[in-house]
Amino acid sequence: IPIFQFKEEHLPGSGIYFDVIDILFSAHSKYQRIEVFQTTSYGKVLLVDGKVMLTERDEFVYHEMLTHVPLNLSDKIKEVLIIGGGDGGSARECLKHKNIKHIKQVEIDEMVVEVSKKFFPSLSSGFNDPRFELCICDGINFVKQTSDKFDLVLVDSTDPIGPAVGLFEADFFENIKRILNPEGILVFQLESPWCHLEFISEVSKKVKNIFPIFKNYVAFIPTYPAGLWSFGFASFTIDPIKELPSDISISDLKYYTTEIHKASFALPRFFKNYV
Ligand code: AG3
Repeated sequence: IPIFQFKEEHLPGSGIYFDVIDILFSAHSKYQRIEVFQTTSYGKVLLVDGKVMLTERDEFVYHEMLTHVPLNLSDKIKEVLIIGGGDGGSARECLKHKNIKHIKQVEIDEMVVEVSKKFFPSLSSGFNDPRFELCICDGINFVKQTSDKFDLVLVDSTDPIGPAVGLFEADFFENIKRILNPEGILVFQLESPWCHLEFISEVSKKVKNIFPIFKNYVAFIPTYPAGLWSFGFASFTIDPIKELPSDISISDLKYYTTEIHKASFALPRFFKNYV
């Protein structure tokens, strides 16, 4: 029997709801409010500041599309940097690629990592992999200060509020450009074209000024605002819709195919005309 309905507003006066049968965790970290609810239809849901970060039932769409789109474009990706993504879902997907030697994850909020280890073992499994390294620190400072170089940088952030605002700013993208190898790729989550079109357009313009190649791509994620979600892809040389291997050798995928990869760069007219 549900104890209450959790609602997240997506546009003024409309949104999504979940019947909650148990509150598994609820606390304030140094940065944000973290909650885990057991729901009737989407399994466990992780909330940050009252916004759905992931659900057990549909997290595979987001995590596969953030990671396998860039990873399937090159077998030379060995060093990966993940900024945010404290739940571990992105790292789990990266670890499926055998050519990856090392993943450095920079997450500002230790509580997200602890909560994922406790409540989302299917996401946090990669934390024990010898190729995985975690740093609890601020991603914005990290990219400013590090002299390490990466083949792929993934920004797996929350919405642009609180500590995540700087993850959508030009300075941050400039620093990522500096720490990427010449064949490097940057992919970041970029909100909902249905709900945040203006914001997406602003950020896309910034990144286009910094990287020679920039493309937006989309995926259907039922529990994110309006269900239509976008990602930003930036690189120096790599074209994201170049000829791909006819299919990916990794077997445990539920969303990504090379056809989906190509199709995800086809944008609806209302979006395409704006970015
Ligand atoms: N990061 C993007 C979630 C944004 C959802 N926004 C919202 N519900 N208003 C997800 C992190 C998963 N690793």
